[in-house]
Amino acid sequence: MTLKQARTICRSCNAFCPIQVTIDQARATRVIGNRAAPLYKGYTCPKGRALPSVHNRPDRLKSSLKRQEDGSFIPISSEDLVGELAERIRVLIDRHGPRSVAAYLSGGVIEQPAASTLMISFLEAIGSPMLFSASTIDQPGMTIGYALHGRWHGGRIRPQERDLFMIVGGNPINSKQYLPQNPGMQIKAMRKRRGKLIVIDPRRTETARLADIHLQPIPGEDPTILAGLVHLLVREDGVDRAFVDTNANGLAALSAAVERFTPEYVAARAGISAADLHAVAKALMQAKRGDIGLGTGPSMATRGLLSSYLALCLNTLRGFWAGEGQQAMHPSVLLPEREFRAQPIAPYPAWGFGKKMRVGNCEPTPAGMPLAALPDEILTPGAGQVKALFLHGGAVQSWPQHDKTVEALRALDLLVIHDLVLSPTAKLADYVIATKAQFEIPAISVLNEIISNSGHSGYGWAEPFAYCGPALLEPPEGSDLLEAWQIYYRVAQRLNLPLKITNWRSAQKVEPELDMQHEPNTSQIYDMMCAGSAIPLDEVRRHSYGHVFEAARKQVLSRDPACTARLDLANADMLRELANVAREDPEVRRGIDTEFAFLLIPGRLQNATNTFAKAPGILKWSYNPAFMHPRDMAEIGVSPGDEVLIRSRHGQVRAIAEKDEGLRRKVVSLMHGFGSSPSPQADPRIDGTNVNHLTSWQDDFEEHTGMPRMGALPISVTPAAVAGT
Ligand SMILES: Nc1nc2c(c(=O)[nH]1)N[C@H]1C(S)=C(S)[C@@H](COP(=O)(O)OP(=O)(O)OC[C@H]3O[C@@H](n4cnc5c(=O)[nH]c(N)nc54)[C@H](O)[C@@H]3O)O[C@H]1N2
Ligand SMILES: Nc1nc2c(c(=O)[nH]1)N[C@H]1C(S)=C(S)[C@@H](COP(=O)(O)OP(=O)(O)OC[C@H]3O[C@@H](n4cnc5c(=O)[nH]c(N)nc54)[C@H](O)[C@@H]3O)O[C@H]1N2
Ligand code: SF4
Ligand SMILES: [Mo]
Repeated sequence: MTLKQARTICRSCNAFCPIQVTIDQARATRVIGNRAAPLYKGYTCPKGRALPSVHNRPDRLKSSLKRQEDGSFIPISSEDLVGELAERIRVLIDRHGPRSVAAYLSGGVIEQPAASTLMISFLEAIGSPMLFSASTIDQPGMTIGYALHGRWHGGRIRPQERDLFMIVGGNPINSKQYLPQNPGMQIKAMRKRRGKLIVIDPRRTETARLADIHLQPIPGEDPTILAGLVHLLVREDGVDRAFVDTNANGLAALSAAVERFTPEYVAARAGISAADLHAVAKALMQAKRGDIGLGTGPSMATRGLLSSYLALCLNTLRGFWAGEGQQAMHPSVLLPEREFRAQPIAPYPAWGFGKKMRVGNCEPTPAGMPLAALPDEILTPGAGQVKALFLHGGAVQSWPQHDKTVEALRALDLLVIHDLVLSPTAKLADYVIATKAQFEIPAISVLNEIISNSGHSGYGWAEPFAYCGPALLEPPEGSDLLEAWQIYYRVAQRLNLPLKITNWRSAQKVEPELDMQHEPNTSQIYDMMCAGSAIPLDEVRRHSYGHVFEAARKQVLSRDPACTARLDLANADMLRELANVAREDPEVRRGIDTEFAFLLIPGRLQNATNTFAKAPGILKWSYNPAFMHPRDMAEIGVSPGDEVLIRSRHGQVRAIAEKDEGLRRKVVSLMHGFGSSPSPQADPRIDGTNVNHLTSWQDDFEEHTGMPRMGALPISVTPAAVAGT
């Protein structure tokens, strides 16, 4: 027997759980949580434990593919792939300019952290600004909210010190966002300290079941509820005056703007009880060290920026920011040391600083380039038209308005996709780059530091934890696979372009240049990504379980006497939008009528990550069910497991209904990232349902980012016609 035990971190979501992998004759056979590793207490989810079956998937690509004239694919060697791509990029740039080459960066880089760095540098080197990501169809309010409100230099209060955590439209037990290290354990520890958990979610989620208070509102009413909480804090003397006087402007204007949002008004509008809203406000007022996090729920339901902004205002009104002498959340370990001070960072431009897109009205924001513009940038002829796209993501399943996505991807001269299998999106590509799977790639935790540095407070570590370790497996025998970064390096090499290391949106200013003669290995790239790190990378590599590096622990320092920055509680654009909320007829806005009587909401399953290649057999149902309240099912005459037709004003899909007693009535919860489209005949029982047939870029979009309505979406649900009747 050649059984070997190896240690690494799981990279199937951003939680990065430490795991122990059993390797039998060069194949991974078993994964369990590494109980001896710090912070996680051995936690893993079923996706982590199923990693061997993802690596061993029979349909894994063993070599890259090239599309033929007739639409079929033939294998292509890495060598030829690089040569052909370099030539085609050269021709496109010569003919159409650098802007014709675009890239989309998403979940794939969790497994391949060097990819984002080199992709960004590649675009910079050819002179193209066309770098897109999922940020503007995710939670753009996270970064834009900080621009509008200002940021707290000292950061958030660490979970282990909180006496309250309020999560609005997020489900960390499944998603890990906000509590990435064993979320259940973190919640229980907080409650043991008598800390309170408040959940606002139309569904009684796995997280809501652990909460002290759960508000179960009508989807899309988060701005109303958050404004109602501000109203109560102001009215009932719940504002931390000392904190606000020293650190913020605009309290009077904000107070006036929320006048309309009385508990009675909010309760009637959001479909909750005024007493429950009072209870939440009271808990906020009693807490000294709380935090409020916004998940994807409010963001997808339109007005995500306003919800994010109001959540930041609530944190400031309560002084829920790390104070002098407290330990800092998200200290750097693999990035250069940074300091934390108990003082504001003034607001900065949220828009108006970049060039508007060629088509439509969107523009760059702190959330990056607006994805909303990309399909039209591809489809609209003229100078600057996008002709080539490097895609790290499952666009066909994850981008709004599926039809338009397919139309745009088909219209490209060159679509290059990185993938493990021939996914629905890969089927549209000219070249599919067969990539190594995670155990075949060295692991490093730096990505989460980059993400938290950029203003996303949902990932990373409140302790100075880091991990870096070698690849555990060789790629399958006879395969010819690449790591995602290698394609950018090798194509750049052929085009004589210099590349450097740029850690996306992190504050890092050290940008080492790559040797373009001799290809580095992945570990050497990691060394460069961690240039100037607080703890030397080799020191981190010595700890095969991951480690908490005490030397990197940071305390929040005192305010700089020269600091004059103030947080803004009364951003003019946000207060204008709040006035619109107060003025409108919520029924009209919601778009419910006798035909479209349900609201569709997003919600992640524990055992699937976005469009990631799924482990065979991992899902309880092999598809993503459309969850409904059992009484709603009875009313329309369907039973669990029945096929239903879901229609929105933009499209229709078939789905399989499933009951969930924890859902609010008239709400349907359906996860994205499924469906085998482009084929409309796709069987929802086999491949699941692609929810983005129901969304449209034109539907109630945010004017700067272009993010459309992806939640609180009016739909009709009817039993699917039975064949032959
Ligand atoms: N209707 C609706 N749409 C949504 C959402 C929603 O809630 N509702 N959520 C949105 C959100 S928040 C996000 S972040 C996006 C996510 O959706 P995407 O932006 O598409 O990103 P991922 O699904 O994370 O990307 C995973 C894909 O990357 C590719 N890939 C490239 N390299 C690798 C690799 O090394 N390993 C693996 N495993 N895959 C690789 C594979 O095709 C894989 O399927 O979807 C968005 N779309
Ligand atoms: N298992 C798993 N983990 C993941 C992912 C995954 O696909 N699977 N994806 C990763 C990604 S890309 C992201 S962005 C994060 C997202 O992390 P989360 O935001 O925590 O994602 P969800 O678990 O979908 O939680 C969203 C919640 O919002 C609720 N909701 C829906 N509409 C509304 C509304 O109008 N108002 C309110 N208040 N709530 C609403 C839903 O019922 C759901 O419980 O998760 C990450 N982690
Ligand atoms: S939560 Fe699951 S998928 Fe995410 S890192 Fe941990 S084991 Fe992997
Ligand atoms: Mo996301």
